[in-house]
Formats: sequence, C-alpha cells, structure tokens
Amino acid sequence: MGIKDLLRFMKPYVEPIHIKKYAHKRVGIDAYSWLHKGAYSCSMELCLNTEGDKKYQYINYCMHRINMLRHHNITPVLVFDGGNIPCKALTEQQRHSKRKDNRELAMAKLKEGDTNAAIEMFQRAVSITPLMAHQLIQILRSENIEFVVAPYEADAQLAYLSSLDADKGGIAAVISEDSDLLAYGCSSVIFKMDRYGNGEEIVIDKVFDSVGRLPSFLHFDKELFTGMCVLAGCDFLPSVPGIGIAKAHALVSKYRNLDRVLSVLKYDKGDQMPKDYFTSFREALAVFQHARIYDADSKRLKHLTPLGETLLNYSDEELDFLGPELSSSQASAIAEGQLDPCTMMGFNEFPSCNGQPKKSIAVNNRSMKQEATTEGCFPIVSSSKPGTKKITVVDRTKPEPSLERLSNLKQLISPSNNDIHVNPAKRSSVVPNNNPFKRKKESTVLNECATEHSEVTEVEDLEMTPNSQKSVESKKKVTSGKKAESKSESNKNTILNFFSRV
Ligand code: D5M
Ligand code: MN
Repeated sequence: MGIKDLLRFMKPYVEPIHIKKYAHKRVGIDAYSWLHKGAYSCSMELCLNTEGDKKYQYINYCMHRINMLRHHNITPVLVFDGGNIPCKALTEQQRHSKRKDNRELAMAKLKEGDTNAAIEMFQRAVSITPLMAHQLIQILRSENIEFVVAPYEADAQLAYLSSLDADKGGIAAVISEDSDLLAYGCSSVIFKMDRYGNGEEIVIDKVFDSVGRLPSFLHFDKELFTGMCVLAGCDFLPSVPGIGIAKAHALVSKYRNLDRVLSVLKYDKGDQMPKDYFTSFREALAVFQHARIYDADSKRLKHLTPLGETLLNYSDEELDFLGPELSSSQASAIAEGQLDPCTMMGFNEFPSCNGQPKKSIAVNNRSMKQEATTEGCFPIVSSSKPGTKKITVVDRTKPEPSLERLSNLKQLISPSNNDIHVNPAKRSSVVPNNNPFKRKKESTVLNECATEHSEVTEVEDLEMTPNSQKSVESKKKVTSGKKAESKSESNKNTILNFFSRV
C-alpha cells in the first residue's frame, strides 16, 4: 500500500493539525481507507458472514467520522475505489493471497478455541468489497453526502478533485492513510486522523518551498517527486534492488532529470536492473500523472493531467494501462454508485441466493477485485482479452444479505436516537447519532468508545505501511505555489511483463 517508506522519510514535513482548519471547505475522503479501518472492529463477522448487525459496524465507523467533519462545518466528499488498473494486478494478487492465508490461519485458531488470535488473523483477512462500499453509499445518498466512485483508483480521482476549484467540485485536502496520494500530486493530505479530528498533514507546496530542512526538496517539482516515489517502490513497480526512498531521493536531487537517473542506475546496477525497468518505470510514472478519472462535468472519463506528446501518439488500446476507456454511460453509472465497478452489474441485479448465475454482461476490460471472503462476495470469471470482455458472476458462497435489511441499515447502525443532530440545517432526522461531541453524555458512548479505541490500536498495529507510524512534532511553514509540468514517456510493453520476471 503506497510508496515504500515515504511517510517516514517525509516526517520533517508532517504537521499536526486539527481538521477544523478546513471549516467551510470541501475535504475528500479516501473511502476505502475508512472502510478498512471500520472493518477491523467487525472483521470476524464480515469474514464469516455471521447473522446479526455487528458486521455493519464499519458503516458506523464511517458515519461517525462524517458527522465529526460536519460538526466542524466541513463538507465531506467520499471517493470510492473502482476497478483495478492493469499494472496493479500483481499487488492485488499478492494482497488476495495474503488475505486467503490469514483467513485459513484464523479458521484454525477458531477451531482451537483461541478467539483472540482468530480475530487478529481475521483483521488481516478481511476484504473490502464493492458491496460493502455500496451499503455505505446507500446511507450517504439518503444523507445527501457527496460521493463519487472512481473508475479505477480512488487516489487518482482524489488528486483530480484536489486540482479543481471548490466551485467546480474541487476539494481542499484529502483524508487518507495512503502515501500514494502524494505521488499522485494531491496538494494536502491528512494522515492518521483520529475520531476527534486530530491528524498529521503534509502540504506538498510547503515541502517544495522549504529552505534549510532535510531532506531537501527545493529543486523538486511534481514530476521529480513522483519519479522519486516510483524509484522507491510502489504498488505498480517494485524498486531496483538496493534502491529505497533515501537513495531515490539522493539520485533525483543530484541529477534532477529522471532519464539521467535511470541511465546512472543502469550503469550502477548492471544486470540487477530488470531489462524492461525503463519501460515499466515510465508506465508507472504515467499512471501517477495521467490515470483515467471521472469528470463529473462532462460525465466522461478524462486523464488526471493531459497526456504529453508521446502518449498522445498511443492507440486507445496502448493507453489501457492508464485504466481502459469506458463509455460515458458506464462511467457515470459507476461514479454514481449504480454499477459495481468490478462486475459491471447493477447493484440491484445481484444473482439469486441459490448460487446459480443470474446473468452475464459484456463490458469493457475490467479486472477482478472481489474476493469470496466476506459477505456478499462472489468469485467472478473473466476473459483476459483486451477490449470487450465478458464477466460472469458464477457463484455466491453465501446468501446475500437481504435487501430489506440493507434498506434498514440506518436504523441498524444507530437505532436508538434520531433526536440529536450535528448540523440541523443539513441533516435529515435519521442521521445516525454518533457524533462524538454530542454523545458524550449518553450512556451509549461507552460502548462506542470501546469499539473506536480497539479499532485505533488495531489499525496502528496492522497497517501495512511502515510509513504510517509515530506522531510527528515538527512544525514549519513556508508557502507558495510551484507548478510542475508533466512530460511523458515512451514504450510498448506493460508493467505486467516486468512483474512476471521478478
Ligand atoms: O488502498 C486503498 C485504500 O485502502 C487506501 O486508503 C489504503 C487502504 N487499505 C488497503 N489495504 C489496507 C489494509 N490491509 N489495511 C488498512 N487499510 C488498507 P490502495 O493501496 O490504494 O489499493
Ligand atoms: Mn494507493
């Protein structure tokens, strides 16, 4: 997840903030990051698809944080992940197989009667599915909370929104745990935000403009920064042996040109450097700069930043590595949460509970994300040919949760109180009453604190990035704008070719 060791390396630039800094602003949320955190407190229930309401605890987690933001007069904009981009296939495969192993370990621990150990493993086994996202989206809709499902990576969509003015739907900052957001060019990212709104922020312009602080980024622009991230190792491309974030930073600082860095690296590393590293590097860089995102204005896919000369000469198919093109109707149906971005099935078109396939539809090239590990999951089979592709839902391992049940989710997550509102002007009477500032005096608070507390501890322990550790004290400022131009790149082969050799 993210750029290896980036946040640790950037520690001198991390400032403790409170989210109220963004009062009266729009703030983007990497929704899967909250879904992951929220799922820790009910991972066993999700993995085993147990009866009862506990498995919906993740919704409570998300709504709690949303309400906290609204309490501070912030407009939350939730951005959900869509389909996988091709160059992340290996990473997804590795994540899938780790989760599978952890699930097996969890089941073994459960059999032994060691529930605590089992829960720990279930936390590492839980997979967030589009159906879980859909359940949250249903609540968001009814609460008039803004959201968008990205065609591919939420990271790229968030970076796009960060580049827009507020009146065009733009956001002033992003809340996430994923250091990729910085590589994608988000200007302000808030990490490790707690239930009270305390977090740690990196503002990229401050990083570029800071004088006298180490590591120095004075001679960096966005492209060099992203290049450094790719060199250090990312979800799309592992680093060359012996190259970590510090070495990547040193090389980019010294040569200030990515082609030169690659030549030097080739000279230094010789055979240790995979043959197609140049190509794969350029592709990974291009994904961070030009990934396909959804433009709500035109209701079409667009590139995060306009393609440079070289990429403009590519055919449509050759550009699939940036996320295959989708028709306007598909893109907007995904963005609005009508279509499952992985199966391209409508969310009201789930197969019947008897395990038989309901239907298959022809869709553009989408890659698999769902896993048969949590409730409502079903394996899918897809052809690997580019272009039009058939994706068939073949089975359901568990009966789906009843739709009636979903429609009652709001009651489930906070059944007892419809009487207290965070922002009466904006809220309907059914808003889950889980705002920390309003609930302190209520008896239910104890219960929730327990859940929240255990979640926070678990998340801090479990998150896979070594980056997201430890609080940071340093405070410095210097602002001003610095614009980076994105140039691009050459090549034919895919990053997958590279992965298949390492
Ligand atoms: O990750 C998408 C989002 O989900 C990002 O915010 C990180 C978060 N994520 C992904 N996997 C995990 C685990 N295992 N624990 C906690 N949070 C997670 P992306 O890397 O962009 O696919
Ligand atoms: Mn990411």
